[in-house]
Amino acid sequence: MLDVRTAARLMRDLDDRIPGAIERLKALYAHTGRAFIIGITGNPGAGKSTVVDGLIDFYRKAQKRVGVVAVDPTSPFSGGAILGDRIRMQRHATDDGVFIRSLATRGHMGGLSRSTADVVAVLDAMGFDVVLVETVGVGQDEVAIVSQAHTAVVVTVPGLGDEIQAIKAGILEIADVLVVNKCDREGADRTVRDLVGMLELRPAGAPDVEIVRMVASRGEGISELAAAIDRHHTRMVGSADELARERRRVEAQLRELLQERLVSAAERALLAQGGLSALAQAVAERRTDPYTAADEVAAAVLR
Ligand SMILES: Nc1nc2c(ncn2[C@@H]2O[C@H](COP(=O)(O)OP(=O)(O)OP(=O)(O)O)[C@@H](O)[C@H]2O)c(=O)[nH]1
Ligand SMILES: [Mg+2]
Repeated sequence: MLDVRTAARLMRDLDDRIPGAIERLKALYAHTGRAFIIGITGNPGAGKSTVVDGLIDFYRKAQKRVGVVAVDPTSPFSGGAILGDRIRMQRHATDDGVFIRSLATRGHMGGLSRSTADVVAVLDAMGFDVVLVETVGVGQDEVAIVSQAHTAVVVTVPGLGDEIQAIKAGILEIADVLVVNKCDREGADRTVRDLVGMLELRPAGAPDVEIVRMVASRGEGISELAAAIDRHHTRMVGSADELARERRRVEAQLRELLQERLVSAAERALLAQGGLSALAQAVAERRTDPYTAADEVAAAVLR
């Protein structure tokens, strides 16, 4: 098992794209696949970090070791909550059964899901039983990350106006468990009703999605949420759905890695042919056409 110091260094090296870090990650891969990965997404400020904090507590009391990845905690909506997240989860900082890692979107353009997958793999290899991944459900990347978890939890709150509009399209579809947080506010019943209505619109045979009411800031509903997560996980284990989901997860990862490699191979091939602007110049002067030019670069990549 990977010790904390080595793991922390590996995560940093992966972040900095240090050569050799990927080699170490490759060696770890055989030791992954044991952690239970729970994705938490939802509206900015919905209380995701507060829910995560409550779940850390719950799983620690059940003697489980918990890893946390907070992706892009500096949402523009709540104005730089990295510090807030740290403080909120601070009470777990001295617990060596908990490891919290923040990943900012900045500097990870397009590679966010890869960076997240890398960190999750390291936490998995470190032997954490549960890995919680928090993302703000605003971008496609973030939604994709959570849809790759074993169980995806979507957090929403009452009083967003038109509730149905407030949940971005695509987010509801990935929910295995729905949380209506801040039930100490007005309108919780209506939100729950709206969600039930939306779930009923799904085609017959769609999987069960439980709705859990919470006041996360008071710890209310945490054990109910953990039970709903556990029921979903139990239904999934060993099922055809579980295999399909794992395949989709690996497919997405492979596609991203292939794209990365092909793009850099194409850039190298272009450079060898004098660069993109030289090629463009040749096309502009009608010395060649764009199709032939692209084919020649592609042929060089394949050689
Ligand atoms: N009234 C009420 N406030 C809550 C509840 N849960 C969380 N909050 C508060 O809502 C605010 C946002 O909570 P966070 O947990 O940071 O929300 P988040 O979804 O992680 O926020 P971002 O990561 O910035 O999108 C904080 O001030 C919390 O104290 C709740 O059940 N009721
Ligand atoms: Mg947060």
